[in-house]
Amino acid sequence: MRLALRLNLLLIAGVAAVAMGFAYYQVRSERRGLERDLQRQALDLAESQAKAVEPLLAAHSYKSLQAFVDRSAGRERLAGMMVSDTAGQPVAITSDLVARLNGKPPAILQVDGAEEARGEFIQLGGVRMHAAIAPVRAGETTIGTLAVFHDAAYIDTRVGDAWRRTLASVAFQTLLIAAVTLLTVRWGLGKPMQQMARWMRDLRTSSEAPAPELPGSGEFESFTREVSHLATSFTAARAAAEEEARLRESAESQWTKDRLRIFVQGRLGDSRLVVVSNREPYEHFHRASGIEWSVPASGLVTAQEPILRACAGTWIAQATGDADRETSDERGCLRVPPDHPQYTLRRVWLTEEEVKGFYLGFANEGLWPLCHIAHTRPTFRAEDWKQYEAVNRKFAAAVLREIRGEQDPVVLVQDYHFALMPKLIKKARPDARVAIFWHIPWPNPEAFGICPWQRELLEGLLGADLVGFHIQAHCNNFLETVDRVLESRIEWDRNAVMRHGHLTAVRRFPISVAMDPEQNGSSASSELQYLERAELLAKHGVRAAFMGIGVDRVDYTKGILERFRGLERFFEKYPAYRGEFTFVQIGAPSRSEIRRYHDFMLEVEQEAERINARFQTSEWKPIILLTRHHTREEILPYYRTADLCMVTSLHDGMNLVAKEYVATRSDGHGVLILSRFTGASHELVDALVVNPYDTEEVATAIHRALEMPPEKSRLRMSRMRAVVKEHNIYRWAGNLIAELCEIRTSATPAEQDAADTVLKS
Ligand code: GDG
Repeated sequence: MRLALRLNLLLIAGVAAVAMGFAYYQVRSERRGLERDLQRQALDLAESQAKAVEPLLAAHSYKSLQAFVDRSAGRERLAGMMVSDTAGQPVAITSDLVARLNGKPPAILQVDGAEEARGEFIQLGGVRMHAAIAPVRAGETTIGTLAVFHDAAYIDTRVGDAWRRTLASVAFQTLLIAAVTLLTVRWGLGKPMQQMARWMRDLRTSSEAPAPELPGSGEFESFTREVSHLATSFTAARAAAEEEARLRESAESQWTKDRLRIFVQGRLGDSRLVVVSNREPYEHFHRASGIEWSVPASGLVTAQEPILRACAGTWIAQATGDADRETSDERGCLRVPPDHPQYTLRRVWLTEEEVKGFYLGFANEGLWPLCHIAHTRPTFRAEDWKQYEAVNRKFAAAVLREIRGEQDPVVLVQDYHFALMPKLIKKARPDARVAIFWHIPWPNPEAFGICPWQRELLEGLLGADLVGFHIQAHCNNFLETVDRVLESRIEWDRNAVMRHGHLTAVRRFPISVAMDPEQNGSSASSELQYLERAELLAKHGVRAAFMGIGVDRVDYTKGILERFRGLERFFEKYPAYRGEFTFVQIGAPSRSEIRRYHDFMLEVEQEAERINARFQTSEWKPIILLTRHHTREEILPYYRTADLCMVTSLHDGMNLVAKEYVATRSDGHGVLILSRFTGASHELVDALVVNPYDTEEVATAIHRALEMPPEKSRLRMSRMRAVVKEHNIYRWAGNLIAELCEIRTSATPAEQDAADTVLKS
């Protein structure tokens, strides 16, 4: 039976039952009220008439009595009167009553010596009557009775009318309720249900299925929310399946977020993915308006975030925001991204001393300059090394806690902050598959050799099953360094190190960006772009037809000063571009507690000021330097509209800014100027590759970029986009995890023997 019909029948039955009960009660009350009124009137009448007949009865004037009772006939509802003597014999009676009494007076008329008037309802000659009896008294003596009879049939008539009225009103109410229910069900429930059903059908049958306007509040709120979530997931799943099918059909090998997720699920099975890095992906800060979160400026974060989003898992990192504690649970955990949770971030707190020695000291004053050939001398302090060891142990303990009870967990350790961690984890959990990715360059053995703890660092790294670098040259440098420093067997043919029965594979995994649809720029027309660019510049009080962009942490390895000198030379050589071209440098402050970084920021600011002072006019300047942290959303319009992007690192593992710029240019415009000392220059060969130390070459590259015919720049951009699209971050993660899962977690006996032989010889 249909819902509306069932609901109606139930409601009608319910309403009818309640209305009938109520009506019964009302009718009964009415009957009682009428009977009470009649009884009262009859008794009053009987008593008064008894007093009136007393002298007549006492005088035995029966004729007068008969005349008296006859006069009563015709009064409203009065059926008659009867006067009886003390023996109960009628001495006067209304003629109509004689036939009704039919010789059998009812029991109430029996003389019982009662002194009070009394009354009751009786059946007389088939008619319902009320009889009221009053004693007729002469002084103290009862000399007879007087009975008054009223016709009570009108009470039944009135009660019948009341029943009819009530039944009519019940019928009307029932009809009304049924109609209201039908309308409510149809419009309030049926319509949204039908809309949802239609929407579900459209989702199932066509690719275009816009959401209908559904009730967003009240009883429907949670239902609407769940259905909307379901529809979104369904659309995303279908899009992914279609993309997969498309890729399979066209035999393309492109990696997507969904492909990575499915791949990782397949490879890891029930094993957990744990990523550990120093930098956390989301920091919470106290601001005037309350607690806010931000994404730090970090290539590592840019690269790892899409992987964690795709595969869930846990990211362990240092807590660096001043509101981090308030936003995590007692274990330091929270779900992130904060606006759309997809994976777990587990924060580890360090003391000031630990940060100073481990992070600022050994990692950033020691290892960072050691690995980058940028002519800043590394500083090694024994105290810093102690903290570096201690913090590595602290994070390793956090990882071990996280993977406790997990079978064959997979741990991806990130970067130069945690060189000792692979060994610490593998010692406690030989079944864990551990990889470490070194995001910065690895120098040649001579350069690395100046580190007093090079041996410990290498031993720590070789605890891993897999060590990854961006480019082959870094892998080679690493293998050569191991060869020089440690007793081990280097397997050059398969890029691996065998030591104490443990095999460490050394592989090249060029890191990248996501290039998801949401990272794509618009394909707005060139006029619109021109306007957007002009607006961006106008915000900084500048008018110019062309714009260049640079986005960096303010770090001495990024070649920012060299870039500015290249710009200065460009304006010297090509004065026509003065007033026409402006370069915007976004410089996120970084590691400012370190003196070298603090001084470097000042140098960058002074250099920009100096060059600006040389060329600027009232409406224009060559360099806009923005030295504050920007959100990704703030950076995007610059990437999207800049005529050129400059990456002039003196030495860089990869450099993701170059790839971000390319990924954003879905319009096909823009030219990338790229330092040959970046890992990215090995892949993005269609950039204008420069030596940042060569000021003349940089200036020429800027000129070439601005003068490049559109068809040429488009061709270059489309080739670079094809590279980034294919070699995206999902491929990077997929390759790394595939490689890690293929590695045996312990050496075969043959390998062990071979290694021992080498070591003995
Ligand atoms: C290391 C290696 C390797 C910059 N300013 C802001 C901001 N950024 C973002 C950029 C980009 C990232 O920071 C910097 O990327 P890099 O690749 O230049 O990275 P490093 O931090 O030096 O990272 C590097 C990388 O690891 C990955 O392996 O490529 O060679 O040195 O994504 O957009 N981001 C935000 N605000 C800023 O103000 N949100």
